[in-house]
Formats: sequence, structure tokens, C-alpha cells
Amino acid sequence: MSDSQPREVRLKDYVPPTYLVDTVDLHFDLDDARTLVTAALKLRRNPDAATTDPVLTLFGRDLELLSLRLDGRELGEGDYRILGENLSIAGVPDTFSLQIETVIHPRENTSLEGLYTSSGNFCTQCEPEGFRKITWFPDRPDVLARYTVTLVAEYARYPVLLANGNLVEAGKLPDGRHFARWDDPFPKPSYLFALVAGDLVEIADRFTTASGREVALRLYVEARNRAKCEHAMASLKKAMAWDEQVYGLEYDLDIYMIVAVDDFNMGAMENKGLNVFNSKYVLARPETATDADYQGIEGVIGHEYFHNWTGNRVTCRDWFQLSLKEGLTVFRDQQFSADMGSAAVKRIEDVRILRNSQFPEDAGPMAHPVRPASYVEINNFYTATVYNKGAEVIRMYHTLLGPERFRQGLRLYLERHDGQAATTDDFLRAMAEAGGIDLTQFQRWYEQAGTPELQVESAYDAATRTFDLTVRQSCPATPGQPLKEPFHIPLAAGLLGPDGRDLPLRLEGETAPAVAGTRVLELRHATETFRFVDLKERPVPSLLRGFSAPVRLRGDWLQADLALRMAHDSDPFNRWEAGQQLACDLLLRQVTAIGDGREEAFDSSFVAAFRAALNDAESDPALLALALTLPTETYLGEQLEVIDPAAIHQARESLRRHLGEELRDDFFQGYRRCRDAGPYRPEPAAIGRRSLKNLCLAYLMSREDADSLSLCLEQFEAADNMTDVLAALGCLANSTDPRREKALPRFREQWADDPLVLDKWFLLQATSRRPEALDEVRRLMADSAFNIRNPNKVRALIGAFCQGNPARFHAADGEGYRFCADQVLAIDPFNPQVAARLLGALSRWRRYDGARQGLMRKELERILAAEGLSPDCYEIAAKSLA
Ligand code: B3K
Ligand code: ZN
Repeated sequence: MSDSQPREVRLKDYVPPTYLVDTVDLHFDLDDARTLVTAALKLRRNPDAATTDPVLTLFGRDLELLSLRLDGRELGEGDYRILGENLSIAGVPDTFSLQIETVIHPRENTSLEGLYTSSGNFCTQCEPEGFRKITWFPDRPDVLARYTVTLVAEYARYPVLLANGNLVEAGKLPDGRHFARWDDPFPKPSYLFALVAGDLVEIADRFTTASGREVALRLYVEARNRAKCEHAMASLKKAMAWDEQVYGLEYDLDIYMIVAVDDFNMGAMENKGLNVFNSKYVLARPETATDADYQGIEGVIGHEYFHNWTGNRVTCRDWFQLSLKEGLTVFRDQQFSADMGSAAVKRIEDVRILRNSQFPEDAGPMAHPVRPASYVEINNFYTATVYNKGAEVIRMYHTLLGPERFRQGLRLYLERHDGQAATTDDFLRAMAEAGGIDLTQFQRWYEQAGTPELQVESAYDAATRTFDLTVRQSCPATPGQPLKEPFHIPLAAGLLGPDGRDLPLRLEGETAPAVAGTRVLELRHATETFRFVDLKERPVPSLLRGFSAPVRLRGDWLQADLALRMAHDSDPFNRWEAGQQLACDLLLRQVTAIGDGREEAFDSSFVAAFRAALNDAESDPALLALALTLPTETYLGEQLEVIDPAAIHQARESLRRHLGEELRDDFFQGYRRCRDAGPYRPEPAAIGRRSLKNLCLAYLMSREDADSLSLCLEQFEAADNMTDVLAALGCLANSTDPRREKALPRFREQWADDPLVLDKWFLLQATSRRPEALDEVRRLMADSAFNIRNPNKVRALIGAFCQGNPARFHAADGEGYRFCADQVLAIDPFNPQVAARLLGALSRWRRYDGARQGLMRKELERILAAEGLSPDCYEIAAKSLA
């Protein structure tokens, strides 16, 4: 990094804007080499401004300024100052108009932020600070304005012209050009601005809201993708109906548009009335998309739609409040997906994501609170902590208040702040009022980073028939926060009798009759004891049911307690969790043994428990598939003082092979039981059966005997859907069988024209367990379908290797690290956001052994020393090394 280090922005320095913008009239003369942008703004002094200085500050980046007019008078160079990204004009009146003409270069914009082109079409991405790459503007979320937008472009190349809001006028112009004018009646921050222009086909549908308003629904995709939109459209309608039913929230414009583009830095963007999506979250057909893709589409379509209220109608005052919209909207999309499918399956999947990405983040150098106190580059804070832990925080309000009062709290928040930019404090206040509870201490979930730990001890006293649960909470130190105060934690608990059934629960001193089931205990102190009474014998505690708080739980339970809970717990999440704990204990013992140069025989009772679960014809296949999936290498690593990626991989693989061998017949039977005869349907029950079937296949293929191989090849050849084809190809990608070398190229050829399917092909090879995975990744980077400028491709090949193949990425020779750093440095100059994400793979170097630490640190230092490094990568590298 050069001499001037990027500056940190701090929450405590927040000051309201000095000037507000009432209206923005934008005019775009679209040309991919050189677009002329004319912005006409009406401004007025903010009555709540912190200063009386009449200085207007605008932000801009990579702009060619042509002219600046204040109340019609052209400003000369002495009338304003440009310093870095700031343009300031002193001595402005209380109300005035400003006209700004700039030129931008969309085709050269490789950062995919601001106005850029994808497959030759124009699109925008403005969150968080991309609008300043379009024109000079007070580009901050607490400046809300009404926008009208006129787009002018060549008709033949760009027949479709879209912007936020409602279309008010359109028509032909001379010279083969045409125009469209859009008006968005809702005041919005600049980050929600969007435009799209291109050669796209339109898929039309409609939705009638609960109050009878007609809404036009439109999907825009490239013509080749026309037949892949049905599921996205159905998902949108489901989401619209769901928000009405659950929260009484209706859509508010006449039209809702979604545009799919291939080049996009993340999943999708909730621009008011005009969502722009990564095509991965729109396009699906049974032959090209997996069950996970279908579910991902439903979830992301829901997420962006739900932002219309939680994010757009009520937005964030500043970027420190990002979780106000993101944590809340993730929680809402989680609830939506739970209602569309199985709540238990969804909960387990969400907790797996939390534990595999947020827990490590919270224990590393980038750890930050759900509401961060400072940042260098805000793009680095679209994190698992802000999104997923943020959603857990919202879930805890839901648990503490119950669904009905939570709904009232959400409605109160939205009514009170409609059309405003709000804070997480505003949200908490609305919840406390609606719930009639004191949430002062709950505030700490926003302020303190780190994953709290609960240590539980239990004691049964036969004489008094009481059972004491003593819970100690603590939270590890995180950067800048050595000491933590206790959290307010909802701990959902049940007690099981010897038959595994829920016992009636009564705490000492309570008079109400005991009821069997789950109770929410509220922790507020460092140590607390709960005494349950009237228990004839020692119960088995089932704590943190449904994962009621984002914490780590440790207890004095016995292996037999876990086995009982795995078989009988009435809470499906905890049934799964008990099995995972048993597997985890077993695997960690093996890791230790491998570290000592030996391997242990696996406990036969574990195999027996697996067999019993697998053969339980009553159980839900989807839950069973999750129960029979071993904890990930990442999660196992998290449990260790020093992560040993090689030993973890060896232990997990050896248990997989052991199970594959011991349960061979059971897996064959399971496979046959779950095979569906009818046509492919992406519905929960069928998805569950496929996931169990493909899990059986993977266990069988861990041995690669002839029967398993032929089953796998048969599935690869005969399947009519991508879920089954890819499951089989995934097994082959890991195998040493020569038929692998036929299957992979054949698939490549068959899907040569489908970039999203090729992403899967790249990903399978990047995450292959084969020792030569890195060589293959290097080789695949030269494939004509690979394009380092396309974020999906980078994620599918480079990201998947660095972040999804721990055993190979952490190869002892450090080649994985060197490769990662090389790619970060190659990508950073043209797309810092994507580069910074990738760099995250090196940030937790302190968790490994001395040799690996040295190798990773060397790469981080090399990156930090690079000339012209982006603030994005600077922040991650510097904080990792600090
Ligand atoms: N709000 C966008 C994320 C924008 C990320 C910018 N780096 C998508 C979403 O969370 O819905
Ligand atoms: Zn979001």
C-alpha cells in the first residue's frame, strides 16, 4: 500500500447531512464507451444539521466533470473544491438547485459497481457507495430523495430501458434512438437507484394484493434464458403472498421488475421496484439447476422482495446500521423458506451456515459486532456477522417476544419510521415497547463481537427431587474488545425422562402447573442457576433447543445422554445436534490419535446408532440426510486449539469410508428406498428423498467398489435432473476410476453454452479431494469457459478451492496460499470487492501450526506491500496481520 493509508470511518463520528435533496432528475445518454449523465437536484438546508456552515459536500469517484450549475449559474473552478472523493461548494443558499453534467465509461467499469455492462447490456450496482461512480451526489443512506430518470439509447442495441418506479413516458427519437422516463414516488437513498438498458426478453405475470391492487410482475433475461424463469416468478408470487399473510405487508408500486445478469459481485440487489439479480438466483430448469439452486432462488427472490419494507421503505441511517436491514431481512427470508418447506431442515441448514462461516469470522482478526463501530471499506462489512448473526439477533427478539408481539413490534417500527433512515436502536425501542419488556441489556448483542460460550453443569438431588442447571456465560476477547459484559440470552430448554419423552417443567417457587415441553430461560448474569422441582429421577437436559441463541454450548452430559437425545429429543434441531456432537467427539479423538501417529478403531456404538437412524423408515428423509452428514472439516477445525487440516481430513475420510463399509447394504437399501419414479419436482418431500439417496451414494462411493461405481455411472447417465447428475459427477470427480476422465469432459461439452452449469463443473473439480486438485484448478483457469473478470467464475474455481477445499488449500508446502495471494493480486486492480473476499481465506493464519502460520503470513505481507492495493484488500491484510 502506498504512503496514504485508507482512513477509518467511525460510528461515533456520525453527523447528520447539512443539506437534504428533495428531488433528483437524472438524464442518461447511454453509450457503453461514454455515457453522459445530467443530474438536476433540488436541495435545502437540513433543519437538523450539526453545523450552520453553508458548505455542501458531494461524493464522486472516477467521474469526468463537464459542468456544474448552481441556480442556473455555471460554477467556475474557484467556486468549488475537489479533494479526493469530495467536492465541496461553500456559501450555498438555504434552498437551491444544482445541475451536474458528468461523463462515465460503463464498458471500462470492471469493478461492477456503479454503471457497467454485462453481456453488452447496461446495469447498475449502487449499494453501498456506487452511486458516486455515476454522478456527484451526497451519496449516503440518510439522504432520501424522489427520483425521476430519463434513459436515452440506441433502439436496436437497447430496446429495453428500465429504472426504478413507474414508467411515465416512452417513445422514439431521431437517429434510431429512443427514450423512457421513469418516476419513483417513494423517497429513497441513492444506493437504491437502478437502471437497466439492453436487449432482453420480458416474462410477464401479475399479482393482486390483499387490498385488491394489481401489480405487474416482470422478469427480464437474455433471450437464451427465456425458458428458465418459471420458478423465479412462482417464488416471487409466493413471497408477496407470504409477507401479506405473516406481516400484513403489501407491495406498493404498480410494477415489480427483476433483471438477471451474469456479471454480478454478489447474489442480488433490492433496488426499489427494479431488482438486479445474479442470474444464478433467477434461472432454473430441472436439467440445469439443482435442488439447492431451486431453494436458493426462492430464498433470494424472497429476500430482495422483503427488503421492500425492511430496507427500502425504512432504510439505514448510516452503514454501521447495515444489519438493521440485512439481519432483519435474512430472518424474514429464513422464516419464509421454513414456511415453504420444512422448518426443522431450514433451521439446521441455517445453523450450519452460521457455524461454518460466522463463528470462524467471530473468532478471527476481522471479528466485529453486528453493528460495527468502525470500518475502512464498507464493502468488507457485508459479512456473515452482519447478515447471519444479525438474523440470529432478530430471531432472539422473536423468541423473547413470541410471534404475535414480534409482529406488532415490526409493524410499530415500520409505521414509526416509514420513509425514514433508522438505526438498530430505533428497532430495539419498537420491540421493547411492543413486547412490554426491558431490552436494555439486549443491546449488547449489537455492540460486542465474539461468540458467547455457555458452560453448563447439572446436579440432581434425589432427596429433594430437584435438578439444578448452572449456566456460566463468557465471551472471548476480540480485536479492540478485551472484556465483555454478560449478554441477555434466551435459552430454550426441555428435560427428557428415561424414555426420551419431555417431562413437565416447573421451576422452584412457581405455582402454575408444570407443562411438558420447551421453556425459554432468560440468562442475564455471568452465572445463573435454575432449579427444576418434582423430578422423580435424573432427567437428561435438552438445551438451546432450535438453537435459540448464537452461542457455543458445553455441558457435562454423558455419551448416553447424547444417544438418548439423538434418538428421542422432541426438538428436531437438538436431535440432529446430539448426533453431530457424538460424531464430533469421535472425530476429534481420531484427530488427536492421528496427531500422535496412530489411528483408533471407531466405536461400534456410533456405527450402530447410524445404522438405526438410517433404517428408521418413519423418519423424514431430509432430516435423516442431515443427521447422517458428518460435521464439516471447518467445523471440526473450530473445535481445536491448533487446526490440523491434514489430520482432520484424514479422520473424517476414514470415518466416511468406515461407515461406507460397515453400512454398505444399508446404504444400498436406503438408496433404492429413496429413488423416485416420477418426473423431477423441486418440492420439499422429493428434495428430501433425493438428498438422502445421494448421501447414500456418496457413502457407497467412498469405497469405490464395482457395484457402487456402476450405480454412480448409471445415475450419471440416466438421471433427468441436475441434482442427480451432479451428485454422481461429484462422486466421480473425487474418484480415481478412469471413467472420471470421460465423464468430466462429456459434461463440459454438453453444457458448453450454459455458464451456470459450467460453474458447477468448475466447482466440483476445485473442491475435489484428489491430491492434485490445485494443479487441476490451475489447468482449468486456462479453459475457454473460465473468465477471471466474472465473479461467478472466480467463486466457482478459485474461491471454491481456497475456501471450500481446506485439505488441499492448506497443503503443507504452502502452494495453496501462494496461489491464493497470486489471484488476489491479479484480481484486485480490476475488482477489489471480489479480491478482498478471496483474501479472507488467508486471514485466520494464527489458528494453524507454526509452519503454516509462517507461510500464510508471508503471503499476507506480500499483498500488503503491493503497489496500488485497494482499500478493500488493505483492510483485510492489515487487520489480519495486526
Ligand atoms: N443489499 C445487497 C447487498 C449489497 C452488497 C454490496 N457489496 C443484497 C442483499 O443483501 O439483499
Ligand atoms: Zn439483503
